[in-house]
Amino acid sequence: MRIIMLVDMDYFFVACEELRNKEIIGKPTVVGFDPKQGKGRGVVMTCNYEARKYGIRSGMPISMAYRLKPDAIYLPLDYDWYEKVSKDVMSVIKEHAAKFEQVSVDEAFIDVSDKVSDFDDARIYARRLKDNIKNRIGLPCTIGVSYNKLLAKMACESAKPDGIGVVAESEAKAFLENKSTDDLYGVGRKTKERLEAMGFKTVGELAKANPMDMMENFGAFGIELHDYANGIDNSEVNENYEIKSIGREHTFEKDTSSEKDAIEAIDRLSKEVIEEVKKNGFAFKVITLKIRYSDFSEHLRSRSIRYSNDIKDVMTISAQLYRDNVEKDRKVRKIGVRVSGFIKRKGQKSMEDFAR
Ligand code: DCP
Ligand code: CA
Ligand code: CA
Repeated sequence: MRIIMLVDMDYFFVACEELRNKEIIGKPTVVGFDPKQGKGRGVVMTCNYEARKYGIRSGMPISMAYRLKPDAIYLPLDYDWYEKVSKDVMSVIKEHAAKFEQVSVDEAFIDVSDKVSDFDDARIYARRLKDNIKNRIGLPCTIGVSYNKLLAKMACESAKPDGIGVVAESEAKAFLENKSTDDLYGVGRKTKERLEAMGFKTVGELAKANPMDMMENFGAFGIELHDYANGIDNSEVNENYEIKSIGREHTFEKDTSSEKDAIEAIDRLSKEVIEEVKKNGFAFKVITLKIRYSDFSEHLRSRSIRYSNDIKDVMTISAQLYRDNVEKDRKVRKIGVRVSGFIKRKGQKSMEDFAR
């Protein structure tokens, strides 16, 4: 029998802030962009559970958060700090299993099949891991435990915050029965709506769908969905965490049609992106520029080059993509620079030679 755990840190960015500023503990706190008395732009990256009591959520416009709780504590983002904490957390988690897969900055799967004999045992093991993270790093997390990745993730979501959720094989059906379809991995708002139109509101209903109907409507993904609804997920904990792209975005204080503003933003974003690229020892071959206009419509333009890790390539090509594609009579709300198509050279510090 497989036993998989998903460790997800609680309210991660704010928890990282708490580590270096005890004053904010227990007070409603938001990490994101400056709310500027309710006129600020950009979104809430995350908030602690005290702030969630007021209805504040990740992804919400910061101005709306401000309306809900003007006297919450608002802190700017510090990715470097969160990444440092993340690294420390991941190294603790890694010690607890041979098979480890980081899935995001604050989340990792481990396969502990060879460490524990059953789910009672697994619960004790999860408790020990949770205590180790708390004692050594100082942060709370939630751990989901089950026989596959899908259910480990869902068990974790259900046990949040500061919990341990266990779903054994015998419990899976009852656990899934009344969940909403968008609690399943890969189901967003659109898929949820399509499923609802087909008459499936709950996972329990979806589990009884005719696989052929699912296939007809969603292709191979439909079969996968039907499997998920029945608690089936055979995917392995994959040891290689792969970063697929690195990007940064900037929302302007005021929507702008000035080329100078845009190029300034591109230069700054390029610098941040390259720092991250070099930290990982990557070279990239695709550069993508995102332009979001004031009506929120979004345009992506990409160009491929020979492998590079040179900031000049990111700056000049992003600027070029901007000049070639921007609609001059429209105002720009946000600009994003992203690189992808990575290769990694192990143990090689400088990629300069390699890029030629
Ligand atoms: N994050 C982000 N962009 C998003 C969502 C989240 O940059 N669209 C960041 C902020 C979070 C961190 O990633 O702190 C982890 O995201 P989670 O979804 O795991 O949320 P939290 O850890 O903040 O809260 P929870 O306790 O619900 O896990
Ligand atoms: Ca989290
Ligand atoms: Ca997470």
